[in-house]
Amino acid sequence: MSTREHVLEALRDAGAAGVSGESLARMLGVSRVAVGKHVATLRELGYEISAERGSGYRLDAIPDVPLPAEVRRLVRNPFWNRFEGGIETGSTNDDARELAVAGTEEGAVVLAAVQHAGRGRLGRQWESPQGGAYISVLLRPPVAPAEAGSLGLAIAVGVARGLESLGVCPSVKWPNDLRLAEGKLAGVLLEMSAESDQVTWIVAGIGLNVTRPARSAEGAAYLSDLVPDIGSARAAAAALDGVAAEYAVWLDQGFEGVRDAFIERSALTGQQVVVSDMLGNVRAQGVAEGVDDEGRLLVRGRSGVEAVAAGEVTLRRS
Ligand code: BT5
Repeated sequence: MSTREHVLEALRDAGAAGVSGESLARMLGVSRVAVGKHVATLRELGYEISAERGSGYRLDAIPDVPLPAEVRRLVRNPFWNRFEGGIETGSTNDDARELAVAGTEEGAVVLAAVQHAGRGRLGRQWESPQGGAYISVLLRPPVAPAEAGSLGLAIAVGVARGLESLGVCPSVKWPNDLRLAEGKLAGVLLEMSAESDQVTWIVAGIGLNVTRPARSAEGAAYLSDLVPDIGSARAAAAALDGVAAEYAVWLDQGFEGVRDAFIERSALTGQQVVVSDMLGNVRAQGVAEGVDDEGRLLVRGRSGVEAVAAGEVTLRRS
């Protein structure tokens, strides 16, 4: 924990009684000026901290943003061992990549309440205004790059399972979207580095829409439409717990262990779909039937069932 987080913890512990700057300084072994600076930064982050002569500082309100200090307290799975980030950044995937390149062990999490350059797959934009949780996690699975293809599906299932613990049941849309009713609730972006036949690191980015912003993204769904007071830190923590659990299954059993959970939640099964590649060329069309043991989408077309490893799915309206 950073000194700033220690200041926050001490303020939480003090509750309504508050705690003086002098006691904080003594407790943390820093100067009173340093304590004042940390309090100022916490206020900038949205923490309401009153200062009164005599009683000192008092924590009056915590902001509803997925700040590392808030999410860390709510996460239960010990797999997540480091929480970084802050109110805003360019892209949490870039920040997590920096951690990866610096040799950070797996289980690190980067969080942001706003992203200025949030991205989706294939260079698309991920709209990231305040009201969402933008999360990237660092993983180092001991697998070959080709085996990592199904990890995005496992992460999507993990996010879905995590949110189920909050009473929201999203569906998954192959390959790695989460949907609520007809809208996109979350997307997963996997970025990877590998050496010969071994993955070095994977950064999995999760963009999760929590509270509907003034200008909502086209076709987007928001958790708060179903659970008004869900809170973005709580949503992020639930998603992280779900992802850690599903990642453990995937490591242990491969995608086979995740497959049924994916199919149960799949929004596509039985639907008429068109799967296109990144250039827009149609790869397969027909009825989506589920996924195989490698996470490939099975599409029954005129000439039988085809397994598609990558692509964009659109529903064909009959
Ligand atoms: C994804 O891409 O769905 C993956 C999104 C991953 C975002 C996370 S946030 C944390 C981490 N840091 C990053 O910079 N990225 C990751 P894709 O399947 O390509 O979907 C992108 C498309 O979704 C866009 O072209 C829009 O049509 C739509 N979209 C953009 N922002 C959205 C939002 N907030 N909610 C719903 N749909 C959105």
